[in-house]
Amino acid sequence: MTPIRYELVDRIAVITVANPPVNALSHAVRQGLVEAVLRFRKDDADIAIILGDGRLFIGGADISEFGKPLKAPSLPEVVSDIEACPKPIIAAIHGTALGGGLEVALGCHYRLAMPGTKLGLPEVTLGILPGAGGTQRTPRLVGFDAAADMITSSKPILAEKALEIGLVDRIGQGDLRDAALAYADDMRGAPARQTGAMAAPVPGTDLAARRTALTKRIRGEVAPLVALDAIEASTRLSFRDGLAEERRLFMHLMDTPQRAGLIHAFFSERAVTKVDGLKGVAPRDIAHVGVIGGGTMGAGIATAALLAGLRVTLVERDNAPADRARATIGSNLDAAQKRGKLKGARESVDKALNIALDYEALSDADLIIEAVFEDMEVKRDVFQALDNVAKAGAILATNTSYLDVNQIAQATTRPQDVVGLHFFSPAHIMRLLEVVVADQTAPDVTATAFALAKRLGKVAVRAGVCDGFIGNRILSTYRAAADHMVLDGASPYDIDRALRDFGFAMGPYQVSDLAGLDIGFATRERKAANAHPRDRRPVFADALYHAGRLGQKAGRGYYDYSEDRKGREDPEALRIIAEAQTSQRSFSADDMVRRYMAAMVNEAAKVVDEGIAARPLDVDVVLLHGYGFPRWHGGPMHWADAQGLERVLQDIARFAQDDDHFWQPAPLLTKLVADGRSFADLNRKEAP
Ligand code: 3H9
Repeated sequence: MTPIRYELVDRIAVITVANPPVNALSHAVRQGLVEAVLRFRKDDADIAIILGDGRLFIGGADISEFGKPLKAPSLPEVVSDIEACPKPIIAAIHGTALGGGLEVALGCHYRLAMPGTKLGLPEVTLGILPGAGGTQRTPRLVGFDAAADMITSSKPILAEKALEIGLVDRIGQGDLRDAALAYADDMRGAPARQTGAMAAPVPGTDLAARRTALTKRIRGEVAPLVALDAIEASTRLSFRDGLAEERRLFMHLMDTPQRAGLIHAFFSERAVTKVDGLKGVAPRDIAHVGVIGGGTMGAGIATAALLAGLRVTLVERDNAPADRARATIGSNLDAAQKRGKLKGARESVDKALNIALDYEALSDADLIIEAVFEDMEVKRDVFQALDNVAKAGAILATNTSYLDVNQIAQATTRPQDVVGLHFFSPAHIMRLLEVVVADQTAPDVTATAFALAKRLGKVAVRAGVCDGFIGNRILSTYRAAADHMVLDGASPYDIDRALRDFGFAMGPYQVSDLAGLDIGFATRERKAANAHPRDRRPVFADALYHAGRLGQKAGRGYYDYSEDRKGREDPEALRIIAEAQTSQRSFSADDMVRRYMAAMVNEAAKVVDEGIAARPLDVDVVLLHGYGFPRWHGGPMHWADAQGLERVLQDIARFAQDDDHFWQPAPLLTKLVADGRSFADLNRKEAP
């Protein structure tokens, strides 16, 4: 079955791309489009329209074909064929036109977009650039600056804005097909206007400043800068030579490890939603969400639910904290409104929030999320109380970040309805949600958690029960590897620098300052009772804590924040740290990164082996969305595969010469190396 339909309606050729789910430009679609254009050239139609079947125009090139041998016709050839057609072709765009999808439209002679359609060139998020003429045609249509904004930011624009800047020619009304046919009727006899024949754009207003700002923003990512080079080529080369230059740069990016990492991230984000045993399980209906606790986390969760159009009841203990919760949610919503994230009228969102002082107010909630103090007894009391008021079938969720969800569930008479929903702070902004599935959690409760995450615009990952689940458990191990280096003589500033150079937005000691050194101290105290005698406590962090250096909120921690929130390196902090150091070894930046990463990968392998994470890719998504892991490395497991697992295992063996208690190789890692396999091989296990 060809994914391209061709029909004639009153001498208008209607070419429909029907390749669900997103009409990606697979080989069959490309082939079909070339054939359709050839047919249109030969038959007696005056004009043609290209439109997409289903909910969108075209989602782009077929990403699953990347990295495989290219099958002709290539997409640039298809777009050039469309553009070269002597009779006019109109793109009738609805829903979304992204990447190669928009490039097909740019090859058409006229463009009609339906209201609210999103048009974008997001290729740089995949480590490539628009490679089917997008870097040459877009600036010819909309000018250098607007094209550079679209391509280097990867952000789509709405049809209305696209009309304003000249990317589309008309906004359609009513039904897509009717609007497209009416436009085609109007345009009969119009010339086949070629974007490629338009005058070359003049260079942007301040290219050097743009390049500097971009370099700063992307921190080590290569595609946006190369894309800027390609757009810049459009200002000095002929259209033909510009296309050749675009192709050269595109092929270069296709071969980079960053492209492989970013595409791994793209598919992993979608694969995490495919959870074993959930196929065909219907989620429960969620319209009314209860939140217990109005601190930063509870208020953030309430905000996220309100932004998704849900009704929210938040319960606090007293008037004063209730007022504070209302104020926090109010300012969260103000900020969301400024960022354009508020759907619908603010008044109705405000009305959807009810703040109460009594659990009774939750009696008709469909899902109740507890975000109270991290203490097992407190949580169990909350769940007992909820068990008494919640309606039958309501889901009872805990936002704990490390406590045993099975024990919490046992405080109720309905453990099948209990699940962990571990949000990350700020909960209305961070995209990760760990769905912690306890022993008795019912499949439809897990399915509901995933459906809710989608509605909240979050990436949900299934996690099993253990201290810290997937993310915090792995974090505590790689953090310990950093702390061991400091104990052995490394400067926390050098470690932060090495990890920023690797691509993290912040180093671990900057993160400590942001979170507060009291948080780390409390965690160490909590874990002290179960600590192994050979565990190494970061006594320098305790010393800073005792010196009142609690981080940003105290004006000083590892860094000094007396001048600004960026913080300065502080000799006084180094003096306190030096007193607690046990040796004065030096570490290279490469060694720092290798130790940090080896600890991360090794613990992650244990987490996968124990079934806490279903697959290595689930770990990758958790680290990418909850812990600032640089996306272009694809996640720690993808990074480890790219290094070669043997090399990671050799690193661990080398580090173990100094500390064979901390550096115990994960059995899964050892086994994969012995079998000559990779983490990616484990990802291929399809969910049934
Ligand atoms: C490009 O165009 C390069 C050219 O410039 C040059 C070439 C020479 N290909 O996201 P969803 C799958 S680069 C293959 O859940 P939504 C996806 O994996 C491309 N598959 O849907 C999932 O599969 P499964 C530039 C794709 O409604 C299913 O479709 N374009 C592609 O939430 C549903 O996806 C982009 O970067 C693809 N292009 O969102 C756009 N896209 O069900 C990438 C999706 O098996 N795509 N799939 O898990 C998107 O941003 C979103 O998918 C879209 C729909 C907004 C379109």
